Amino acid sequence: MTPIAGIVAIVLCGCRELQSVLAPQGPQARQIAELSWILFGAAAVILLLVAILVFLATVGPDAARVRLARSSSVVVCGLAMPLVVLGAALAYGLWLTRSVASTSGDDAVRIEVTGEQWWWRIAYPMPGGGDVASANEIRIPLGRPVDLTLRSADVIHSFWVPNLAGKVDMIPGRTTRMRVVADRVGVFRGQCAEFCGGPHGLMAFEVVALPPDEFDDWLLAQAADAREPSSPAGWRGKHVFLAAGCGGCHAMRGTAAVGAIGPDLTHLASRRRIGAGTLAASPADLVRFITDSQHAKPGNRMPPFQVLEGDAARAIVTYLIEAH
Ligand code: HEC
Ligand SMILES: [Cu+2]
Repeated sequence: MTPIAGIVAIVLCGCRELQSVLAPQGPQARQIAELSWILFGAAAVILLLVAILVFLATVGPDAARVRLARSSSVVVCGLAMPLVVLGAALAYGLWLTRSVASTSGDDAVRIEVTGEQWWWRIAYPMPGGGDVASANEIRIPLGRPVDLTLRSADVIHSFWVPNLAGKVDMIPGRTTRMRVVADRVGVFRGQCAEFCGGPHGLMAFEVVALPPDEFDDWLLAQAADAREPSSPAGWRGKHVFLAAGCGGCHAMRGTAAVGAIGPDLTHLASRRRIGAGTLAASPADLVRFITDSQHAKPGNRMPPFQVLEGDAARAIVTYLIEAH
């Protein structure tokens, strides 16, 4: 019973549209889904033909068996057919997906994504120069082409948002590119698709597609520095944040915290999840990540701050929320 329940659960998870190649939400993903269905259909037809031939060759009438035993049948069915079918499938696949890597200049939005062990550094180059830093969540405007520049800071990672496009590897020392377009507003989950050590399985992210004007407002808000706290707890949190050394690894723009080892936390409170998709961005989960990061996401590069357990961690979280 348990194995069956497990299989049913896996199959049902595959049907959820949050992260599925079978629920394409943009032209690039649609091409890939189309190709998969065509290959699946062709493979089904070929399997049926093979099954019929095997049936004829083993228990069929004598005449059919004699014909199938000729060497010309072997050359046609075993050599010519596969060459033609596989050649055609390859040519069609290359033609169909030719636009995935194309990044010809137009009004495309540029976003830079860097794979880090085990999270995603995001930068939005601004028209006036400079970048807006974020992490683990990519917001894109609906319907506009988005050119993603993919890099790695350490080992090979692979960038994959099944609803929007195929996988593209992030290779140390190289820059790879990918173009996506979302034609539906929504949240699409992505995942590192190349084993990169440690908590690779907890290296996810989300792509949030917004109406273009909402995207512009959001980006403008992200470009702002951290706000000063608005409550006594927030002020205490800011003080603890700076005193505990969080700023050695994290930036809170506009403050003395300018670390770049971990995610930029300036607008953390605007994000949906923390720890690269591991926990919700709720106050309780934030406290948990700060004080007990090695249980929340075993092996990740943030040291646990058990000393802050209780009021101090809650005050930091209040600060992070008020700073947005
Ligand atoms: C030695 C460097 C280092 C220090 C010091 C550090 N962090 Fe981190 N922090 C990280 C790294 C690396 C990550 C990314 C972890 C991951 O998801 O794999 C992280 C992640 C986080 C996140 C989740 C961010 C996100 O977008 O997912 C929060 C919140 C956070 N740190 C808060 C703090 C606070 C508060 C302090 C001080 C008490 C602190 N950190 C000190 C390295 C550090
Ligand atoms: Cu990985």
